[in-house]
Amino acid sequence: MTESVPLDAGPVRSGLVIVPTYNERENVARIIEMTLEQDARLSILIVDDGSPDGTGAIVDAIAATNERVHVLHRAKKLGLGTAYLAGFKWALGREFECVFEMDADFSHDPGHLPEFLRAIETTDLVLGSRYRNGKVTVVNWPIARLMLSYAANVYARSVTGLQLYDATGGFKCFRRRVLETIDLDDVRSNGYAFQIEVSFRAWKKGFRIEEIPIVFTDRTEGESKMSKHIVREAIWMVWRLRWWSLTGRV
Ligand SMILES: Nc1nc2c(ncn2[C@@H]2O[C@H](COP(=O)(O)OP(=O)(O)OP(=O)(O)O)[C@@H](O)[C@H]2O)c(=O)[nH]1
Ligand SMILES: [Mg+2]
Repeated sequence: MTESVPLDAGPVRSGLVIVPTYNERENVARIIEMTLEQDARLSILIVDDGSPDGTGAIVDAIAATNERVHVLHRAKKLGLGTAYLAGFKWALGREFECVFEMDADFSHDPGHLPEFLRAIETTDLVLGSRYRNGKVTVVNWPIARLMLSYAANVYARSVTGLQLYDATGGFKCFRRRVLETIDLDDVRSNGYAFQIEVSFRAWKKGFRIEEIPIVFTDRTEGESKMSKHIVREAIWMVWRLRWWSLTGRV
């Protein structure tokens, strides 16, 4: 059985959009600007892993003149999952009522942020879904990548039991309480599996999850950080989640 937790409801007063970056020089200034113009309640935290292309310095310059812009510098490329975990802890040390995950490369359109802010009023975790209601809202992906992503979701659903259209997506909004409740120090995965693991843990704690449709567009600037290792991690991780669930660890 899942344990029940008290629920928050109603509009949030403040939100933090966490954006991990590694070599996103062409995107970072514009993603910050477009994020902040969506809603006055939003601030942004860039978690940069010492990008060799100077992304971190660009953000420092913006942060120096805008108090809604924050930056966490890490020494080297340590992976998406640990970047988000560092960002979550940073957010929990402050007063944000909700926390977003969003990519820097415009695959996640900041124009969807107001829809997330509305949806979070009546739920605990909002997921941006590319595959809701039998529709595929992905623009410009090669067919092979789309099939891999879609199959990964069918696979993750059947192994973990987590009934989501899109469990591997990384455009999300958490009520603060979700991040306070799940055991962040116990999260293991770092790539696509990170997205599944965090949603799985939230579901197991009894939180409400809602998927809203988003249009996902392939990056036009900068380079991909997707690797075979990240795919392999996801294949194994879903079985581990199932095991943890059976043994009562999550
Ligand atoms: N801080 C940090 N950010 C990362 C790391 N790996 C990826 N990112 C960022 O995480 C986001 C998602 O990574 P992407 O490279 O776009 O991954 P993807 O969307 O699967 O691949 P693309 O199809 O190329 O877009 C981007 O904002 C990256 O800059 C990392 O190791 N550390
Ligand atoms: Mg991307």
